[in-house]
Amino acid sequence: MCQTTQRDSIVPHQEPLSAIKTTESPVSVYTEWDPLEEVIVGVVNGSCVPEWDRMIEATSPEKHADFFQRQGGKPFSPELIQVANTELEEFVNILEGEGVKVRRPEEIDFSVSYSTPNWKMKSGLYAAMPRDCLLIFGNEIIECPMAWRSRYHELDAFKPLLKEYFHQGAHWTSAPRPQLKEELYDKGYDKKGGYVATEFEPVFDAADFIRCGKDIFCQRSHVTNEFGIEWLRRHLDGKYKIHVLEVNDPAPMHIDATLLPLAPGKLLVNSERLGKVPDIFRSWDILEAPEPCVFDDYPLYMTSEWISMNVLMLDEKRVLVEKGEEALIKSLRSWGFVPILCSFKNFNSFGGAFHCATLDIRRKGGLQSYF
Ligand code: DAV
Repeated sequence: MCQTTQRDSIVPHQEPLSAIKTTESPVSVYTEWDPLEEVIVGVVNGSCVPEWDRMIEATSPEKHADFFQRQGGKPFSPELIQVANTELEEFVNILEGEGVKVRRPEEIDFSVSYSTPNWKMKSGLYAAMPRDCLLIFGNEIIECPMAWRSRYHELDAFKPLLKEYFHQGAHWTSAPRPQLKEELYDKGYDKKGGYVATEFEPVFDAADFIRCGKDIFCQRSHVTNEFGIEWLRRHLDGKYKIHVLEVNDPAPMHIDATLLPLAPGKLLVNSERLGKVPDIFRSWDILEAPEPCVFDDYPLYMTSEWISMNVLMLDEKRVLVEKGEEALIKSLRSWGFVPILCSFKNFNSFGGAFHCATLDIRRKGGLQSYF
C-alpha cells in the first residue's frame, strides 16, 4: 500500500489506515504439515457406485470388477453408508477436539443421471473425497478438471463453501472445463503400462499433487495428464516449482498413498512404488511405510491396501491414523510423531482415508522453501 502525507492531503476523505478492512484470507495452505486450523471433511450420503468403463477398469482392483459391473450407476448400500458415517462422525469429533474447525460440503443425491452432448451417465459418484477435486496453493482454490465422467458435477457440493470463502477474500479459479469425450480415453490401454487419459485436453485430480512450500510434487496418472500438469505449471507462473516424479504404481491415481511429507525433513514413502527417492530429498529422513495390515472384511473397491499410509497431519507431530494399522502406528511413534487413532475401515471402501477425505483450508505458516 502506498501512502504519503502529500497524498493524504490530496484525498482528504480517504479513510485512516486503521479503518481499512484488511481481510486476512480464510484460505491459506502451503504444506501438508503446518498447524491445521480449518478443514473440509467429505460426506458419504448420496454416494453412488461409478459405472464400469475403461477408467474404472484401469484404476480399481481386478477382484472388484464384478461389483462395478453389477452395481455401477446405483447407490452404495445404505448399510455401508451408515457405518462409514459413524466413522466420519468419530473423525470430525476428533478433529474438533484437537481444535480444528470442520466444514462439510452440501449433501447431494448423486443418483441423478446426466448427459452432455457427447455422453450420458446413469449417476455421479460422491462428495466424499474433497482432496481430489479442489487444489489449494496459498490463498487460491482451484477447481480441478477431473477425468472421471462420474465426477463431472461433484464440485456442486462444494459451491456454497467456495462462495463463502470467496466473499471472505479467497481467490477462486476453475481450470478449463474438460469435455471428457471418447478421445480422452485411450482405447488401446490394456493395464500393461501407460495411462488411460490421453493428451486430448488438460485433466488433473488434486490428489496427484503434494505441497512442500515452494516445491510441489506430482505424478502422471490415469487421471492427470501432461497437458494438465503444464496448465497448472503456467497458471502458477513460477511461484512454485512442480516436480513430476517417476512412480512405479500399476494403477496410478493419486500420489498420497505413494509419498507424504509429514514434517519438514520427514518423508513417508511407499518403497514398493518409489524405489529411488528423488535426489531433492537427499537431506530428508526417508521413512518407509510398513506393509499395510490386511482386513479381508472391508472391501477396498477403489484403492490398494496402501491406503493405510494416507494419513493426515494436524501439525508437525500429531497424525490421524487408522486404529487397526498397528505396524504404522508403531513406526510413527518411533519416528517421534503422536498418532491419533480413529476407525476408518468402512470409509476406506469408498476409496480413501484421512488425507483423501479432507481438504485443508487453512494452515498456519507462510510460503518458504524446504530444500
Ligand atoms: O494406492 O490405491 C489411493 C489414493 C486414493 N485417493 C492407491 C491410491
